[in-house]
Amino acid sequence: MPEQMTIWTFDWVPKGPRGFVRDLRLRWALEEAGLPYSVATVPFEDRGPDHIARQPFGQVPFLEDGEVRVFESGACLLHIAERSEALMPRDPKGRAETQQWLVAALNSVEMVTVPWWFINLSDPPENPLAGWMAQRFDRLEAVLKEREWLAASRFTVADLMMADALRVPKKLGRLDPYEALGAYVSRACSRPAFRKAYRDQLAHFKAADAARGLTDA
Ligand SMILES: N[C@@H](CCC(=O)N[C@@H](CS)C(=O)NCC(=O)O)C(=O)O
Repeated sequence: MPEQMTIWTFDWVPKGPRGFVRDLRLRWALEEAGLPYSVATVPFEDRGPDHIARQPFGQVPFLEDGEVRVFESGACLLHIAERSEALMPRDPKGRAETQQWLVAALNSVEMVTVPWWFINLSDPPENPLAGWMAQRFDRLEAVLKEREWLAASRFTVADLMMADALRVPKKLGRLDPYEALGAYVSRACSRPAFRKAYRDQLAHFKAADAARGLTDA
């Protein structure tokens, strides 16, 4: 029986990023896979050498699976998917398609959406990345008009990553012109595994508020 995996995240974060901290991707994957896991924390405010040794950029998440330690949410998802056919088809074609779309989510979509979002935080009159991001969404819309999921004709870890990468633009209304894309993200996020992962992350940070004596007032 393989050991239970541990997801590492921050002990606390401010309210803004809650529900979007990337440990959610790992929680979601492990819920989809039906694998037990625990959650451990590193301090948000004081990122010491132990944290840096596990995640050289001082970020979260990272994953521990016995002797194996992995950082980068994409690498963590691929590691988890090795354990579950629910996330990653076993046949070479389905596997290649899934890996390709997972990397596309990170390297062709999130690499535009995150800088777009950072610029957007300062509320510029025009976001110079808006056109580039729209090109990506146009192409994804064309793909998702034709199919329910990205790879292997079924939900895979690639959809988990793509849908999560699109949640911020969706929340900010940027998917409103894209019917198929918006419906795709809603479809992925209505899965029980996503809902549980999301609830659990919010509960984790709420408990951290309580432990610090912080209230909603
Ligand atoms: N490429 C990394 C990005 C990780 C990332 O941005 N983590 C955020 C939380 S979602 C973080 O740790 N932010 C704090 C910081 O960057 O200092 C991954 O996918 O794991």
